[in-house]
Amino acid sequence: MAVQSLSRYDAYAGNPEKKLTLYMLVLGFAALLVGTLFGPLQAFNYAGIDLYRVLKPMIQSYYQGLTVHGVLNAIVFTQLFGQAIMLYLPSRELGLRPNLTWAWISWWMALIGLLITALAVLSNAASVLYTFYPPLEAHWAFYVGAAIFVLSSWVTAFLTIEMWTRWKRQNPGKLTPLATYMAVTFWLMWLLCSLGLVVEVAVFLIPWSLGLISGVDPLLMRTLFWFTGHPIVYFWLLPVYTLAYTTLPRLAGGKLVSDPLARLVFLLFLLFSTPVGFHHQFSDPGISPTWKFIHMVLTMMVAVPSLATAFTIAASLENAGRARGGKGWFGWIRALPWDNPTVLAFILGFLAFIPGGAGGIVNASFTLNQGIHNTTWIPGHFHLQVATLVTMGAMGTAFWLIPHLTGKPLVGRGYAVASQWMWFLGMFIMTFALHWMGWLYQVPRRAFIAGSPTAMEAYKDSGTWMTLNAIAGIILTIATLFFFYVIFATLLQKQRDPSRVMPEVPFTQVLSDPEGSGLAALTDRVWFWFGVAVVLVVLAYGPVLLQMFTHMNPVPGQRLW
Ligand code: HEM
Ligand SMILES: [Cu+2]
Repeated sequence: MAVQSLSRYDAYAGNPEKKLTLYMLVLGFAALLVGTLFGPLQAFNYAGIDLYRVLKPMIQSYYQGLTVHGVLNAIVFTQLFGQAIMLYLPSRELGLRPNLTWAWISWWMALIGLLITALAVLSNAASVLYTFYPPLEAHWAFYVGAAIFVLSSWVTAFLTIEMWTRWKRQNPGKLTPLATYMAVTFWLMWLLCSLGLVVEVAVFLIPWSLGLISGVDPLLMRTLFWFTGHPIVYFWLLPVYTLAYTTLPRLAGGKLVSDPLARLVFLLFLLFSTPVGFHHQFSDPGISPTWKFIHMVLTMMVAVPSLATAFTIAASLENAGRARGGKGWFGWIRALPWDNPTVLAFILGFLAFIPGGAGGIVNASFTLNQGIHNTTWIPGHFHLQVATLVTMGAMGTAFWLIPHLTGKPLVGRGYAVASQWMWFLGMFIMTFALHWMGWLYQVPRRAFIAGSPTAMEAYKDSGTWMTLNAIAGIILTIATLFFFYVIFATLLQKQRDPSRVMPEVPFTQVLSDPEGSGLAALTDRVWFWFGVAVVLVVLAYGPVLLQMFTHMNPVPGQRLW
């Protein structure tokens, strides 16, 4: 087909939801770009190199930069990617259109919330990190902007659920299609678990920062925060899992091995993501060890669906490798399409998830946590999860999704492949170093050690690991530049060539399909399972929260920067 000029070719004709999805995605990647630029500076800090002097007066401190990094990468980018994927996939799969007025309202809410928050952070009025623990007190605009931003995701949640119920009415007795099942359980999980954060911000932090109440209780605030703070990592992860289950096998040249098992995985996340937050509070006072123990056990439960995912995805990739002619124990690995940047990104991301998951089990183990809590081990751990698997899954998906949405073919495929290898390598080196610095030398996280001679003296034994951080910082800078070159060159080109882009979402076929599966039918009773999830949360949090709410000890705010 001939290349058509911009004016004559309307990429969104008949598919206005494509434009919305693109806007969500591009806003998310813009956040990732700005947030990620601070990453190498932080890696250099943990190599004893201070580059913050050159950033003044734009950026006042390491901690202001770290707030930008955490908020933009972990909150803004991840949420927008979820909003893009978990509305678009079900919409395509069901052949239905979400309510576009509300969908655009949600985009505007995200943008406005983001701008308000950004203003507070960039003017150094909110250097409180992305966890904003009281009594550290930010400007009210930080909390108000964050609230508007998060509420935008609720709109997307309701839109997806509305689309699904519409489909159910038109298709009585039919099983929910797989990607839609994943999206619906995902959004229900999020509506339930985000309540902690919403209560913390709306009921306490906003009135407090406006001076309407004089203090807040730090323990209660932390407990409400972590009510959302653990499951939020599944909120980041599950869009990538959804893509790994429903598109990756096809892109790799094979089939998903089991549809019913994939449903079970998402059901387990709905049930067990939320009642586990005390594993972030093992070192907190005022929570009994019994409750901490219960949350530890439940945390181990929520590792099960990720283990099941590892096996299912690996088996599906093996299926693909064999379908492509790979033989023997390892031949199937070589036969995979390593030159496809999307498949590459997912494979490398999942590889990083293996040590990432192992570290997570250590973190979750009550007393072992004492050995690594608040050290650089923790950023070491979660950069394998969110900064590697989730981010690489998103980057890899962008390589086909942006062309699919715009009709503009991918530019710089070689750079795309290189960016993924380098991102993986850089993250692997950095997280390795951060783990050992934290574990062996107790180097604290969230610390501007390069700016403190005392700290540099205290941690000088970890010099080898520091060098690795510097090397990783350089590799990751190049990876970032390569990736964003591909994205911008693709978006900004004039050419639209529908013959060179994927016309449809590459939904996979399955080996073991859900028709007639008792398990699939059982998991499809979504509202019943949602009720069970609510009950579990009430049981695991109710008694402790009741006690905290009835024994509040509000303290005044502090601004220490
Ligand atoms: C070029 C890539 C990146 C590099 C070199 C990098 C490096 C770092 C380092 C060294 C820290 C520890 C800072 C400290 O504790 O003082 C950190 C913190 C963090 N990073 Fe990254 N990062 C990168 C990308 C990402 C991405 C893509 C995400 C999420 C999607 C992310 C999320 C976070 C979060 C949530 C924190 C914790 C912030 C806090 O403790 O308040 N990073 N990063
Ligand atoms: Cu957690």
